[in-house]
Amino acid sequence: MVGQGKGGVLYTMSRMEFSFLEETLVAWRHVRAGVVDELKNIPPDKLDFRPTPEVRSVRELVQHILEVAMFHTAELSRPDTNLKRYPMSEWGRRYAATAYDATKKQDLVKLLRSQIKDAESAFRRMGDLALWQLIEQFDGSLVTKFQRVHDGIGQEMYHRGQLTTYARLMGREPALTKLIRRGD
Ligand code: NI
Repeated sequence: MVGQGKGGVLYTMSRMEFSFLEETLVAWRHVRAGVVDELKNIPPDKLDFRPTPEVRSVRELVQHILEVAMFHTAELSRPDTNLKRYPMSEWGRRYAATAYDATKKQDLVKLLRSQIKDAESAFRRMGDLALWQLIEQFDGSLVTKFQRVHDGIGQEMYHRGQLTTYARLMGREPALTKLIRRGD
């Protein structure tokens, strides 16, 4: 146990003992909460918005965030992780059918919230230690599962940034900017 005494900073992370897994889940929750806020900031009739024809629409961006999160959760939370189990073109069908079925804003928001909970349960069931296991990436290099979870958080933040740009292109102020401006 790392934390000392009740009310210590570390205990504010969760009711559970401090661990690198809990710290990682806190980081993921924060990024995910921001994705939800940015999606909520976009009007429901703008889900088909895309800045240029080549790029993902708002809906497709969110579905992609969910797809990668679902893929990582499913593969990294099992002992026989295999990132190449299915070709990437099949991920939607194999890992993220619910994400692609969710086309309405309210359903996407719900799924963003429930998916992170599913991920937290799956990784907690597995435990901190198991996430230090090495796995093979697409290029054959080895990384820990933890590193891969953090890469997933990074890619989610990247796409969250795109949502803020989309909002600006619609003439809207991004949710996080509003929050900072209000000084919350
Ligand atoms: Ni991506």
